[in-house]
Amino acid sequence: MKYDNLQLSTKNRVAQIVINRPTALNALNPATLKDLDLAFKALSEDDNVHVVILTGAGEKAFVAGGDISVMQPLDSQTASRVARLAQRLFADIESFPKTVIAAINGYALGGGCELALACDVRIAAETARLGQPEINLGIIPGWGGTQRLPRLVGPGKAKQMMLTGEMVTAAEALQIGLVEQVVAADQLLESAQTLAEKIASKPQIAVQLIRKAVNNGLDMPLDKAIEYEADLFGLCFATEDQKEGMAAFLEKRSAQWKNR
Ligand code: DAK
Repeated sequence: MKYDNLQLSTKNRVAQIVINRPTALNALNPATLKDLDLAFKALSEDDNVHVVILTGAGEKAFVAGGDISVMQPLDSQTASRVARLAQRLFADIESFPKTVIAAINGYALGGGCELALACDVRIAAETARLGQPEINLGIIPGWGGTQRLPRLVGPGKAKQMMLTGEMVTAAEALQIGLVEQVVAADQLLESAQTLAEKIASKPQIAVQLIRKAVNNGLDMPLDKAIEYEADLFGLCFATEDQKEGMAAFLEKRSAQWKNR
């Protein structure tokens, strides 16, 4: 399938989606959001793909936000409706049946930062800059930022970022837990691919259960979340991979995962 605003490729069970509107710093317009929606739907059904890397075209930007020229004329009702559409896409990415890694190659601002927040893991180039500058446009983050950012970096730091609109460097983002790894810009995609292949080589049912336990458990009281963990833990014992993983350990050999 051809996309107007994305490039999609696959290597070693890892798909790479490149958001490709470099002249607008990869800002998300409705057509790009639609392409992303279609690409994730297609990848969810592709059994050869276990992990997805999301990045931006060019060296300057991951995604510089929602497209401001599209947003500017919206009335209140349309803005809420469009916000919900993108929120649904970002929620689909968060609960996607495969791991999603953001490879942040430059500016990740506004909706771009929110897109990265919906991913499982964020790797940034040293040159990346992240922020929620919506306050400077007279709006608030509308694609999950007010909720996912405080869950990741804590409410104080999140409010500081959103109230000032100031960007943080990749090094600061690492320090506050907004990204998990920082690498040289020319190593970004290679590092993301290495991490992706490592995750792709693990038993995928357990991978998905870990993602579920963390994502869903964070919204529960601790006692309920611990019960939920026990249920998911029990599910692992219905898989061939649990039998194989433990047999392989006891027989001192490498496990051969079947993802069953
Ligand atoms: N939208 C549209 N075009 C953008 C853009 C954006 N977010 N960011 C950059 N561009 C365009 C610029 O207009 C410019 O286009 P030309 O003038 O060349 O035609 C080109 O990309 C290059 O940008 P600059 O010339 O500005 O490049 P600089 O290196 O000087 O500056 C910058 C880079 C990233 C610091 C600067 O471009 C910048 O501040 N960009 C805007 C950052 C920002 O405020 N992002 C948006 C946050 S708001 C919605 C709900 C929520 C949202 C959307 C919709 N609905 C309910 C509909 C999300 C909101 C946001 O994300």
